[in-house]
Amino acid sequence: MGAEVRSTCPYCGVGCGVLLSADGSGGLAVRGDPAHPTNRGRLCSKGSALGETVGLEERLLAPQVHGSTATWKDALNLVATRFRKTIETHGSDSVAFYVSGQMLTEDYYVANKLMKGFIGSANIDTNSRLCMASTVAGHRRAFGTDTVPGVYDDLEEADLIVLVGSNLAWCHPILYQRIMAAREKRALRLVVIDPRRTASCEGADLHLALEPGSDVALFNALLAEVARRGAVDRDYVSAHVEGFDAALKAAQGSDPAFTGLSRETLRDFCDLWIGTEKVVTIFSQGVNQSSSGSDKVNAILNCHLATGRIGKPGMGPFSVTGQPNAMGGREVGGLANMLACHLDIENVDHRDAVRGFWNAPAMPEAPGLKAVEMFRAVADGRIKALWLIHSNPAVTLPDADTVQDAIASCPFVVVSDITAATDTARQANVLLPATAWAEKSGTVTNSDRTISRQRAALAPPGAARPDWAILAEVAQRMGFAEGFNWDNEAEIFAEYAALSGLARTFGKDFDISNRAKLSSSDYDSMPPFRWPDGPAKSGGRFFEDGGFYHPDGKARMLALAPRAPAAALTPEHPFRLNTGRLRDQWHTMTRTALSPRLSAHLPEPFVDMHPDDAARLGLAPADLLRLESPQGSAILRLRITRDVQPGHLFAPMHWTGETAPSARIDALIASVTDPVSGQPESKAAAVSAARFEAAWYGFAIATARPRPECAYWALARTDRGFRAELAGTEEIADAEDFARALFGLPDAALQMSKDMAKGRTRLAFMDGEILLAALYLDHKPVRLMRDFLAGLPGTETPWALAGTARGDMPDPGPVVCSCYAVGRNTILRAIGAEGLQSVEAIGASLSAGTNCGSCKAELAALLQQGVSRAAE
Ligand SMILES: Nc1nc2c(c(=O)[nH]1)N[C@H]1C(S)=C(S)[C@@H](COP(=O)(O)OP(=O)(O)OC[C@H]3O[C@@H](n4cnc5c(=O)[nH]c(N)nc54)[C@H](O)[C@@H]3O)O[C@H]1N2
Ligand SMILES: Nc1nc2c(c(=O)[nH]1)N[C@H]1C(S)=C(S)[C@@H](COP(=O)(O)OP(=O)(O)OC[C@H]3O[C@@H](n4cnc5c(=O)[nH]c(N)nc54)[C@H](O)[C@@H]3O)O[C@H]1N2
Ligand code: SF4
Ligand SMILES: [Mo]
Repeated sequence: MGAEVRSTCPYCGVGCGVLLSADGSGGLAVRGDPAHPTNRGRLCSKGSALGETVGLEERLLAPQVHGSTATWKDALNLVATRFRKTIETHGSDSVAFYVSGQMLTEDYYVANKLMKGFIGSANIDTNSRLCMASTVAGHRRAFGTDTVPGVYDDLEEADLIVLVGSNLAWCHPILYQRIMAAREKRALRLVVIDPRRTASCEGADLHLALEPGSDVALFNALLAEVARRGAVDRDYVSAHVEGFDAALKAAQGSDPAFTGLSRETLRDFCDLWIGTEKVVTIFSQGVNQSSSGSDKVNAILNCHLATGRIGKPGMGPFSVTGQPNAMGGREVGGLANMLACHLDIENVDHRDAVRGFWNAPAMPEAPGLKAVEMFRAVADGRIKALWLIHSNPAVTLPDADTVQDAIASCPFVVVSDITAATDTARQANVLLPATAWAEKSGTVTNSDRTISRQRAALAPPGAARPDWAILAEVAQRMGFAEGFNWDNEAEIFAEYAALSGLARTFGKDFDISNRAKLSSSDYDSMPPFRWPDGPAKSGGRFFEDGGFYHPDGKARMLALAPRAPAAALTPEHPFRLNTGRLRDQWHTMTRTALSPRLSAHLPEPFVDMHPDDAARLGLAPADLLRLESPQGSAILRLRITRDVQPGHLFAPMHWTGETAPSARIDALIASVTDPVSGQPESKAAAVSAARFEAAWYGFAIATARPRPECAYWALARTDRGFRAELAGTEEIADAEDFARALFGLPDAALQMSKDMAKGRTRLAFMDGEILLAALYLDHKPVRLMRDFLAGLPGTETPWALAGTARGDMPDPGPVVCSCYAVGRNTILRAIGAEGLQSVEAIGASLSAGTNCGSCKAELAALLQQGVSRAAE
């Protein structure tokens, strides 16, 4: 083992520090960095499993042109020529880049410089449009700058934390754990505002299950109550805020009934919020991904401005960022309407200054196309050459089937990715292999403005190159040699830091220019730091004493009126479909699905429905459900649960053509956006729901990847290979033929059992006593000990047809604790048998929850369940 390399986790915007040790043969051990200020050595389940995702099995290792392996020279020349010719013939706005909040700041800087300064178009937008755009718009409207006022320490110093549209326990687990740890030491209350009951509600004092989209009405009600109870900070408002009266009048005129919450619940919430000075309001995608997302953000900011609870220890609005460099992308001007360092594309002075700094031949004068518009322009032929970097828009944009078709129809599509196995990469003319996180170097900024280094611990595999280097090569071949001839990331960072010094002359807050002369070795050893740089007032917070970035130095409160989600519920589409994330998967699963541990948590896509709705529709647990919207359809496994309200559905966003083709959830989402931010409404589709009438259902396990061809399938990796759920609409004529084709086992020895009466067929393929694969078919959803069976392929199992565990091998159930692979049944059994009363007691008995702690909320829920079972 070599020395440990200090780096940053490549998943969420919490930005935890990691220590990486390469084993010299491609493997990587990962542990939390005790010295990183964000996580102090801790990691969540995804961070802990990073080492399981660095294998090369699925990696793209060489450039491909039209499906064939090519040299870098040919691929880069082709990309440069096609972009140059398209621009010559159709103008600079006929090309576009779609990039990502997962790119490093240096990658982002180069992509923006090329598009905005040298190609001369602003047609570069990022997946942050689907993620942070409403917050950016809200911050800029209120503060005159896109700046998060607070720091992570505020979460420990607060007396009340309100989570709005944020499932922090699963999506920002280390922040949630910091809050839970603080709660053990002192009184700290937690309120969750979410139409759905989530794991984050487990530790909460109050859960407000409001109507989808009604957050503006809720925070308007709070503002009106703040004023009624005399809780306005008059001094702060008169010195630092404009627009108070109009905002209050609008709030007083807005109907709280819109939230669907009872008067008592609203009163309890107002009592807590108004009665607790030290309050942090954390918000995320339940706020941003809405056709009124910007207004939701400003409704929250209004309440903090009116009470002067901003920029002080333990108080403030706190937008948590999603991707590891969502914040860095905002600083570096990744959005189509921004320039680097918080400068504005529409401001002629800013534009001229950046033009001079870059010595740029052409600068756009107006904002470019925002993500949803960009793919519309691809569909209707305005965009003729497209470069997609570090994102999977054929899955994650709303109206995803239309987007996928648009990409396929574009005359020239380049995709930079680490794998060719994505729905987007399949549409590319040119595929460029990028180095992955453990192989690359640069910087990222997390939710609290802390800039950390990512450092390479593994050598680039095959021909893979860093994203910035690929961009710079293309720029040079397009004739822009001078602006793009850096030798390393350090030089790019230094140039960017120098540009921030220029931004400071315009009074901008983002200033890291004291690092403009950084040497390569300074950069290599640069410890994490939070901007503003240097000894900061108020512990690195903004706005305690005003100092906003509108020309008059004051903040703005906005007059806001609530709006319902854009997709209207109708008799044809009566359900409100909400979408979001699961604890152990990352977006389109290109990395997390490589880890068997992470895949064991929730191995199949699903939709949650309330028991009343299920009863009305005559549905049973484990049925397959077909959802339809005007845009598209999906087939998902039904989970019946009171976590969602009647009339609401929830489905995860993660599955794709690679893992479950009928579960591409964005195929159902309309491409409506917030009018100010352009962010799509990803959480409020109108859909119909009915049982998917399958002729047969199947469950498969195998050592090698099965190749299903049927109406419904979902594939997950296991420690011993793969598991798959299957269903079809046409009877299987010959089960043996079907199974041999599924597993690619034309000759393996077969064991088979048929129960004609029950309509069951079971097939197992053997190599001697070793089980290679098994398929369990039924006319009903198959009932089996799935998690137990998943462990059998590749082992001596002459009895796999039984489909159940032997007496001495109990079924562990689905994995809850992924660190120690402890299943649900194991935990419930121990709760019953040992009379366990607390999460700590479960830990002491089974180790569950004692490593990363990401499952503690679920353990608490199982305790509840165990207790109520015992009472039955
Ligand atoms: N495990 C995991 N963690 C991640 C990610 C991941 O893929 N997996 N992705 C990262 C990224 S990029 C992001 S952006 C963040 C997202 O982090 P979060 O925003 O916390 O995650 P989501 O599950 O998308 O949505 C949060 C909640 O919004 C609720 N919601 C829906 N509609 C409304 C509404 O109208 N009002 C309110 N108040 N709530 C509503 C949903 O029910 C959901 O529970 O997570 C980051 N962390
Ligand atoms: N319905 C619904 N839709 C949503 C959301 C939702 O809540 N609901 N959330 C939205 C949000 S907040 C977000 S952030 C987006 C995320 O959506 P995407 O960004 O589209 O999803 P990812 O799976 O993160 O895509 C990242 C891609 O980059 C590749 N990659 C990994 N490492 C590298 C690298 O180093 N270099 C390069 N070039 N490529 C690499 C991965 O293999 C993968 O293909 O989804 C949005 N879509
Ligand atoms: S909370 Fe988890 S996913 Fe997010 S940065 Fe930390 S370890 Fe990575
Ligand atoms: Mo995101």
